[in-house]
Amino acid sequence: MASIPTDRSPDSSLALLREGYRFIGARCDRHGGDIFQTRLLLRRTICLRGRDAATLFYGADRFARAGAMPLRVQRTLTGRGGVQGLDDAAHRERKAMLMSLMTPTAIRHLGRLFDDEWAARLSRWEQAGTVVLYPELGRMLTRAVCAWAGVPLTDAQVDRRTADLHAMIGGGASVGPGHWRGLLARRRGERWLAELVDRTRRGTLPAPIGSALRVIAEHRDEQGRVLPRGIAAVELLNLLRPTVAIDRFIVFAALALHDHPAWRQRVRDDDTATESLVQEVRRYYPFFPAAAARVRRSFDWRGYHFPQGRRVLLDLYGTNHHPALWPEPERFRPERFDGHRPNPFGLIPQGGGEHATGHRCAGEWITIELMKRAVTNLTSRMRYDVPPQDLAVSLRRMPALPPSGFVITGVRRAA
Ligand code: HEM
Ligand code: MYR
Repeated sequence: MASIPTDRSPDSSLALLREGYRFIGARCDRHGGDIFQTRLLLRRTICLRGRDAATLFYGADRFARAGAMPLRVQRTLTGRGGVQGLDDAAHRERKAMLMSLMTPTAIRHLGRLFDDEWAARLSRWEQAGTVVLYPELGRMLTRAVCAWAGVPLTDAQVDRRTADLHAMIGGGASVGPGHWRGLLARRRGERWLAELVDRTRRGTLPAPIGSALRVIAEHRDEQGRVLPRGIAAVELLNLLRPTVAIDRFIVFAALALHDHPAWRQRVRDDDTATESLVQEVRRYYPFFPAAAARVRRSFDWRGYHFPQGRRVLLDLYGTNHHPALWPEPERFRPERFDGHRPNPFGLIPQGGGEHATGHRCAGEWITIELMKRAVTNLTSRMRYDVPPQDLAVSLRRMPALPPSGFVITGVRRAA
């Protein structure tokens, strides 16, 4: 049995925060493979990257999720008691409820609501001299997803709720104030939605049949029990929060169109080119760094021993940039997706494997749909200028974003 190459520092947590998205990849490169072992957040952790590693990670019940995510991430980003930390029958049952909301009709409905937001804001942007895209998109997505989910939201609440959803997204990997904002935001968000679940159950809030609020509030498990109100709130947040997080991918798409202007023309009225562009944005730009799990029962793989209980991190960013999978991985080339269906274990910005049975992101189709609509809006429905600004995406900041938030000026409606 070979021993897994080991990083000897007593604990690498600070290095992870310092190095960000390249933390796992840089050490794999140093050890000349796709695996190494270290201590992270005080626990021994095996880090993996690449398609074979993703196939292992998402296949054949080798891993469990209960308690796998670092507590600081659970307390801010994911919440506790939600689908991300469930295993086996409990996971399948909860995931099926969430996936029942992801029908093509429901996704189109959310897409139209987002397009409506876009049309409404465009008139305002034409009046404003300068527009910062990131905060605008956050508010637009909050409004669209709340309307879609049956969650009432007044105009006066939009800023607060958007700020809280952003704070949960930003709080998992930050220390100090950024983390505390995330903790507070999650407490406030869960309280807000638990109250709406109560009112839906009492019949005093008429959430539309089929809406996420109604489905989650009324859902019964195989024993016929409704979800505890706090867990129902966590699952609602699992739809609202990541939909708002799509603002980052849209900013990256705007950045890609700015850096590769030939694609502005290519995507106009060409659905295939739009799809390729969106896939390359999801592959190329840094977002969710790594997925976490624990070894269920000891096993051996490729001559390495994985002991029971050991935490394992799968490098999502590093797999999307693996040179064995992607020719010239550091070049932005959407045409690599033309006519190719992405491999379910190769392109894994939102996890790998299957949606229904595994932990692959429940919102991947929503993400792709909203990104495509955003690209169409940016290229076919409006013109704008991009003034000088700081657009350098640091791989050290998790989650990443260009510091300027993407400023545009001179917005006008496309003729
Ligand atoms: C899970 C990324 C958008 C809902 C995940 C996972 C990742 C991810 C990496 C975990 C995979 C794993 O544990 O193996 C992203 C990114 C998004 C995004 C980068 C871009 C904004 C969405 C959207 C929704 C959503 C729009 C819902 C509307 C979920 C849920 C899970 C999940 C419910 C848990 C799935 C499970 O544990 O079975 N996502 N996601 N995500 N995502 Fe997303
Ligand atoms: C979501 O809201 O669920 C999707 C987008 C969140 C991205 C946040 C990325 C930073 C979190 C650090 C996770 C560390 C995993 C070991």
